[in-house]
Amino acid sequence: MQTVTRLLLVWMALGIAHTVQAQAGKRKKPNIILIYTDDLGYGDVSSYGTSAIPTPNIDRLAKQGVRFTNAHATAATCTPSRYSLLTGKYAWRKEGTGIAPGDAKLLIPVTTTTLPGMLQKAGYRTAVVGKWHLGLGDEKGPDWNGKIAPGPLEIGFNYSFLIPATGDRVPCVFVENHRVQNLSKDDPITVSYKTPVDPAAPTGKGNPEILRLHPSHGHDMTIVNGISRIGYMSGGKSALWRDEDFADVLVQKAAAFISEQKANPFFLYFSTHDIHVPRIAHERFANKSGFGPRGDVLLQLDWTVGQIEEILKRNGLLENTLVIFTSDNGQVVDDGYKDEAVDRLGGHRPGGIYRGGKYSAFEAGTRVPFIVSWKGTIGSGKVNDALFSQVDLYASLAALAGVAVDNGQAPDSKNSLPVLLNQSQQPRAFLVEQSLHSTLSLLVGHWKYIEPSKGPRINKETNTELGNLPEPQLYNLAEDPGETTNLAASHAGKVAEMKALLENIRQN
Ligand code: NG6
Ligand code: CA
Repeated sequence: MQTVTRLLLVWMALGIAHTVQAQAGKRKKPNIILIYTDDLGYGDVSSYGTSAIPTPNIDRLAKQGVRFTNAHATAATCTPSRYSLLTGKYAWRKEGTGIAPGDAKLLIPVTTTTLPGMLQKAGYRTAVVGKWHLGLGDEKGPDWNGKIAPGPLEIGFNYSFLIPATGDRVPCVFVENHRVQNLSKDDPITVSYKTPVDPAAPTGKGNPEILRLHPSHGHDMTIVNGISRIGYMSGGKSALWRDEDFADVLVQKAAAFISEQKANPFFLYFSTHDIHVPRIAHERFANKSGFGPRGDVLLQLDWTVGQIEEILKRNGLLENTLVIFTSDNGQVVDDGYKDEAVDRLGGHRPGGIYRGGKYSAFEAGTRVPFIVSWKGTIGSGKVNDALFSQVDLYASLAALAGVAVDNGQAPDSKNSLPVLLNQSQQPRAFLVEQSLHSTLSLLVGHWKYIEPSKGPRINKETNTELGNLPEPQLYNLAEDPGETTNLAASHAGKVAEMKALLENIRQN
């Protein structure tokens, strides 16, 4: 070959390689918004078929994307579900990851490469806005009057705006990055989960006459905004939140973060307070649902989802943003306040056809609404029945962002990106559910095994069937989705097989 021809070929080859690279570089990584709701049941969303309360904005998200019917949070309570979501590791593998008190230390070790930390490696800017409930601060717990660290910023988030624990736990203040928002130096905050910090201050227990919302169980300590909470606090008057403003404040913070992201792809973990207790909707939603405060905050949640869509539209980002909508655990009706939730339920079935609810080993504990939408990329109005776990979001989003997951990182998370994007209906090979008392259940295909447990059968306070029995339980969810008939006695082989598999998963 003549030198000139050879040079020409090399030049052409280089040119092609360059073009491919340029195209890959140009193909922008999608933004990712995870709308993580609180205590939303499978049947609380009208597109899931049983809700008497309309949720048009959430339904539109489903209409534009995919509605999953067999997707699960990893646990039936908040803290462990969130721990697993952000670490890709089942929470029951780590002690101390049950429902966290409001003054807990940060539960995720700072050495962990979390889901947002992993995305940062791919050039994402990351934020958490909303409920945290994974603890803050070092061994001594959070320093509410100083720098609150370590926290989200030390484990992979570039920005954080938090309800530090839950709406029903003190301190009732927002934390923005490392500081309590609007805190005045001359009115420091004191928090205790053991004893009253200001013995002269009224409490829900001692002064019920000044409450505007009464506890039904627990929640009878410090009073903030006319509502008694879990835990005692004093000080921080200028920083106290108004529950009615939660949704507005969180939407505002989300809007600000999204519209600042121009150069980089972003990940927003948008963690709503709705529909957790105390259910105090903004005045414009109060008394609007006809189902009492629980219905009203559901309307507010639906509005919130509509706002996220609006913000994306406004910023021209709808086509380049993957939106995932789901819940941290299943539904609960009376979760500690006399808010008429039970009396005004009417024909609304918050758990759909499933048994149990928040706290429970039965399906309604972890089977939650799960909607994925990405305009122009995922087909619209689809339903995906594959067994899917939120623990897989880590590895799936890593695949989407083109990040390698190292050995030992996110050990329980499997790359299920084709399922997430509805290119496949391949079910997860197995899935583990964790209940309040850490009773584990195993799902394989349509079989569900609940391990024997000494835990109580019923949470009397919330009137939830917990699914605990001293003997093994086995259900065929294809024929009996409501888990009414325990087949363990007649299917000893299946029970032994699933017990052994669960043991194996637990050990590895
Ligand atoms: C329980 C609370 C409940 C709720 C839950 C956490 C009592 C009696 N009950 O201990 O109201 O706050 O913890 O909910 O205090 S979660 O969704 O954050 O897991
Ligand atoms: Ca929850």
